[in-house]
Amino acid sequence: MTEFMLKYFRTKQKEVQSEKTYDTQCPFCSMQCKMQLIEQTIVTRKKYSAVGKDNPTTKGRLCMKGMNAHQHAFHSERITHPLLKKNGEFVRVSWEEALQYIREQVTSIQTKDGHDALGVYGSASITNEEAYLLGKFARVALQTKHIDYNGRLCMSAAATAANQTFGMDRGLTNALSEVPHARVIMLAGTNIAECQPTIMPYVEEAKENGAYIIVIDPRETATAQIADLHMKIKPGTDAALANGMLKIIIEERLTDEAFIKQRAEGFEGVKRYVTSLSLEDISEQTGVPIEQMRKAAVKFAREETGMLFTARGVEQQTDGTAAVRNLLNILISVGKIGKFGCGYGAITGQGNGQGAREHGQKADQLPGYRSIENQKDRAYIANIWGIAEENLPQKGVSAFEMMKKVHEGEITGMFLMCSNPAVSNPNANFVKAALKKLKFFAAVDLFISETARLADVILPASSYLEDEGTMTNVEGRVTLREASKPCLGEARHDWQIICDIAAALGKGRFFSYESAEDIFNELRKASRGGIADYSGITYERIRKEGGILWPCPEHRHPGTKRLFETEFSHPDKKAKMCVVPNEPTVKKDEPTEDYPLCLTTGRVMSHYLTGVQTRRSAALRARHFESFMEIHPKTAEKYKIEDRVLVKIESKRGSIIVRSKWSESIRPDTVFVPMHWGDSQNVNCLVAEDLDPSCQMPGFKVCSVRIRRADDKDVNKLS
Ligand SMILES: Nc1nc2c(c(=O)[nH]1)N[C@H]1C(S)=C(S)[C@@H](COP(=O)(O)OP(=O)(O)OC[C@H]3O[C@@H](n4cnc5c(=O)[nH]c(N)nc54)[C@H](O)[C@@H]3O)O[C@H]1N2
Ligand SMILES: Nc1nc2c(c(=O)[nH]1)N[C@H]1C(S)=C(S)[C@@H](COP(=O)(O)OP(=O)(O)OC[C@H]3O[C@@H](n4cnc5c(=O)[nH]c(N)nc54)[C@H](O)[C@@H]3O)O[C@H]1N2
Ligand code: SF4
Ligand SMILES: [Mo]
Repeated sequence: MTEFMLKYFRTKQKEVQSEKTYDTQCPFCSMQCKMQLIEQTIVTRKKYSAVGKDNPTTKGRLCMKGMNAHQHAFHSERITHPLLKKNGEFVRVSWEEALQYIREQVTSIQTKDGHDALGVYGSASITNEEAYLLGKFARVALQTKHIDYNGRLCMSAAATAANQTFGMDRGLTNALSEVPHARVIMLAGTNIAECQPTIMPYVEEAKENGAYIIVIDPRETATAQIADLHMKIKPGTDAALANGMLKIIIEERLTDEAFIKQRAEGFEGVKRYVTSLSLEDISEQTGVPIEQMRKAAVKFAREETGMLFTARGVEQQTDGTAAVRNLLNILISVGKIGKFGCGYGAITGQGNGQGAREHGQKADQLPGYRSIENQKDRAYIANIWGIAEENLPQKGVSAFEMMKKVHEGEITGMFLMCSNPAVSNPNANFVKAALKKLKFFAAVDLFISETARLADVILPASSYLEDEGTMTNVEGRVTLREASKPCLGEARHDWQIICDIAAALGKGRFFSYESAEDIFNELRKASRGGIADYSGITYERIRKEGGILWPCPEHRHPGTKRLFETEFSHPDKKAKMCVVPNEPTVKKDEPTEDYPLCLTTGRVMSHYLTGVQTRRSAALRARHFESFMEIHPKTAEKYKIEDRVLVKIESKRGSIIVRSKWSESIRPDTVFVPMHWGDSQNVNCLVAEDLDPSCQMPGFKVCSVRIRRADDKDVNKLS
């Protein structure tokens, strides 16, 4: 170090009058990286930075979003007191006034339109305690059947596929520590390099150990760059590609006959079907050369160990469940599950994408992954909640279907917690119109999001730095995030807000908790004996052990690292294989003469979901301050679209204007737009509302569009 630098650092050190550190956890993706927030006070100014902290899942790693997460948490636009819309303008009100308004509205809707006229829309970015409580709030405080959450748009296809094939859904069947030991890894529709960056070192380590990496993606992503084989698939055709690979595996006699015989059901039907298919047809449909299919299939079957990972590229389709099931057919046919270095992972999306789908926020579900349609499950939970079983509502409808019910007049009031459906739901214009139609709409958020703008009342919540609770990460490991800071202004924790509303509605006796830990202890009881059994997990144990993998049915149980070693979770203990047709049953929004290009949507590293948080982080915003359309130069030339110009993209439902970005990494028949912006850049103004019939997942990854250079008139309309 030079003399000059030493002097500089000494002066800097003197400027720092005090330094405090807070142990926390990133609020964004499912990796839930543990980190330390460093607060330095320099004269009167506070300066923050974040560094990774060691833990079993992320081992001290952190990506740019985690490093900069505090920037939105400390942003001046955080809402710090309740806001009520009066004459079209939000005005500051007290909690008493906000809660009284809510009580009046709820009572009026319940009297005029019935209990089921109120909908609750939850989130997988809240803690397990809050997800559990929101489910209880809908059923006990509001007595409505209508509750669902944003995870429906995220993990529902993978979850349904795993339930159908294995009889149980935990994102990863094996702990991540096994990944470096897999000899072949297939990454289908998952861009981990940008979306779960701190998982990448596991795959990189596997590669260093000699593993063969297969990537299936229409784009050459940062993830595809580490692949030994990249199948640049036409969007929406993964089910057919899996059929092609199955055909090759079966015809080349690479199946694990003993495993299939002992552990699976349905293989003969699959065999009959796939052998009847033509590889030439599949190659034509998927755009993947037969030789690539063969290479992938043979490699995956022959290597001793292998793991399959899927994410939203495969799953966010109107046949997402079927496509995942067909990839699982491959895994089972070669016996690569339930063993060391062999397994499946649906790479979870949101911070609590796993836990929030286990404890009762889903329309058909009760805590512990219990079913609301099962008599025994209903009776068990009713007893924990202290209500009569017959007073527990039946199942409701999925997230987007609730929006349809608003248009149909069946739902007239809504509570929204921690989501931005006006940007994240398909056919966003239809969704915005629904939200505007509501007689009563309450949103709980950190900011006035595109959706909160449409609310009658906004309640201020606490951020990851203020709120304590458990989050279940990508591995199925239950982790504890402790609070670092007090609530901002009059903001309250999501769980407190739920309890306060329940109390205002006269249901306070069912919702009296002193802390998040109190709620967790009730959740443990509610999950006991269920599939997602948390009963052996306590805050104290998590603090000591750094996280516990469920199921964990008793205090001495160490948690479960690997699933399905000797049996699957169906009553007959067998995995269920099934025939998946090349052509989906619900037609995709495929290119037509009028809308000749295929639009697919997704993410970039620096932004998170609808961008409400990351667009408010100076460092992250600087990386991408506006949306863009990735387009192959050949296609761009055909449409006379230069690089970095504004383009109008139109579908049958709407239009948006974003900047072009030439890239040779995308298929020429496909364009890509990220999902992180609202209003005139909201890609969901284009996406169709058709849903996968098995899980009600929208087809976010295939949308037919036409494009042209935006003209002055288009641009003028923006301002
Ligand atoms: N930086 C960042 N990280 C995130 C998030 C974020 O918003 N930003 N969100 C989090 C959440 S909630 C989620 S769900 C995950 C999502 O994580 P991913 O699913 O990995 O992310 P996506 O970009 O939506 O889609 C993954 C890939 O699928 C490809 N794809 C598109 N269509 C198809 C297809 O038909 N078949 C195949 N095989 N691939 C296709 C896309 O080109 C894309 O590279 O990320 C989490 N992490
Ligand atoms: N076209 C297209 N659309 C997609 C996808 C896609 O790939 N393509 N992906 C889908 C997927 S995978 C997902 S997960 C969804 C996500 O969609 P959304 O749930 O709508 O996304 P977020 O941006 O996470 O919205 C979270 C909101 O909650 C607020 N918030 C953050 N933390 C807290 C908190 O602790 N408490 C409260 N009360 N509020 C908080 C934020 O400010 C923000 O307004 O989008 C889906 N939509
Ligand atoms: S966004 Fe995901 S990978 Fe990045 S720091 Fe946060 S939890 Fe870790
Ligand atoms: Mo997601």
